[in-house]
Amino acid sequence: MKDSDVLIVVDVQYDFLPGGALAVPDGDAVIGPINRLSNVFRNVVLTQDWHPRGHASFASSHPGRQPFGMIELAYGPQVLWPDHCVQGTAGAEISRDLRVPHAQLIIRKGYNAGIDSYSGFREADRRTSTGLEGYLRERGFRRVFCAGLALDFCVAWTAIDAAAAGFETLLIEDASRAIDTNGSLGMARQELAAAGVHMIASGQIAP
Ligand code: VGL
Ligand code: ZN
Repeated sequence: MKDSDVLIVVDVQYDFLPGGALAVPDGDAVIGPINRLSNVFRNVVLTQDWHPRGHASFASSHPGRQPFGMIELAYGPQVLWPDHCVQGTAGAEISRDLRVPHAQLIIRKGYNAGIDSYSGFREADRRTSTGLEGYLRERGFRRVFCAGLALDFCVAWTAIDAAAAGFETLLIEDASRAIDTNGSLGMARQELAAAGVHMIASGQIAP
């Protein structure tokens, strides 16, 4: 891959893997393809979902509410989740089976108690920046490849924001898996297409 290409590996953390608090169906299937891709990309960035206890996206923070329901927060509708990726817990750790020792940056997101952040670029209020766009620009990257968990939430929103920031953006489908709750995968596919994100397979990526 070119020096101007970067792979963003989204949220491959124990809480999103089998046995985790918010396990993505077949989530561990992303690890093999990502490890193969990791050898091909010189530039890799990781994201890490990183919530404080009592985070506004947790159903447990809203008495009487259940995971996978919806709530209205100050910035708009929010899906409620089981407690997951709590800062400093084992479930928040990035999988040790992921072989990306040369990853250059880990961007943490979702650390503001009242704001969720599916995207590695911008929080759910759509205003608070994580700094990732400036980092990628300063590094001179032009093409962003996205993979990881979950395709219909954090991978999709990271890819959509990468495209909106002006990067040519590709989502590697076989290196991603979806949660698919309440039609979220179909909705994400529409929004990805509207944003101009290219859906590709890892086999299309030549070393
Ligand atoms: C994610 C739901 C809540 C994800 C993170 O990584 O896709 N999904 N927090
Ligand atoms: Zn989260």
